[in-house]
Amino acid sequence: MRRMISVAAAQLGPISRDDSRASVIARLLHHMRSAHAKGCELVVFPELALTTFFPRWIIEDEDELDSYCESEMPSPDTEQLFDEAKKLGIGFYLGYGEIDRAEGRKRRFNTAILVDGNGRIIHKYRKIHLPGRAEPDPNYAIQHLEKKYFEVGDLGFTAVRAFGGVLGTCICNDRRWAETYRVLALRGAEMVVLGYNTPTRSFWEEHENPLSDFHNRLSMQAGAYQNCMWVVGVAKAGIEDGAGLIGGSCIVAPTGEIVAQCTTREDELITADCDLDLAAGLKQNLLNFEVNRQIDAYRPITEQAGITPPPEE
Ligand code: ING
Repeated sequence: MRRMISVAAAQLGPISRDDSRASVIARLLHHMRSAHAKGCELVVFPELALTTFFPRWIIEDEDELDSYCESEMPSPDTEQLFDEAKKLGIGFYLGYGEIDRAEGRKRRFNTAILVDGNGRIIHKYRKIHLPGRAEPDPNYAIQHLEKKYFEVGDLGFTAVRAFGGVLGTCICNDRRWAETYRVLALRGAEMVVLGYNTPTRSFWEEHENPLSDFHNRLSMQAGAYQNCMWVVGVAKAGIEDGAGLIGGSCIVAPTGEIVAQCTTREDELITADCDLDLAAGLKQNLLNFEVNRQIDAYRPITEQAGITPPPEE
């Protein structure tokens, strides 16, 4: 009996700074209902799916910055998502800005949760690889201030048994780092689901990067193949208040092949029936971790962050 997960990638088009949470929740609910109608048991939404990609803006006012985040989950706005998930029996991945007040201090994280078909939070992840800068550069109209607004995630990369398999999660920039997929694979993940907001042109680039879409696919296809896992990557896409975000949401098989991909930069739903044992042969032979990995050779990966080249002659 093949272990299948029917999954939907629910890409969102642009969300403007002044779009209400209610208008966004309505779009997410529409996606959730469409995914259910197509027989999916899991729908994956983007990173920071409730708001515009606010780390592109300089926001000095604490209350304004908090207005882009959620102090509780479910929150009054997102309660509807949990209720609909329970009513339809469909799970979801949701990325959002989190305000955490544990231990009497206030911290913000770029967070994602997995919710099961009973509307229960079964997994939480806080983004570890925070791109961009900790301080704005006045020379640029568009910033990338995730290091200023969020703390590095403190929950690690963990996997959870759900939807008949083992799932891992990550967020956006995490998908560009091989370590993300490898740690999740070593923890048993057979599918990694993630959301992203990727600028078409970043603050350090003069022009739009023509390789953005290629690098997006390459990162996820390589991660999928090298770790024998499904990867579902879901964009918030389009032009948000003049700033472009790539689309390219896709579902990647453990073979590295893209089995479904969005073709617009709008709200768009793609689905796939994912066989979790598709790569069993690869996993037991060519890419058998237990038999083939030589961990004594990998020490630099965890012992140093930067590069140590050989000494000059
Ligand atoms: N976004 C980007 C990503 O890794 C980035 C970071 C910015 C990439 C600019 C390229 C250009 O896809 C997030 N949110 O991590």
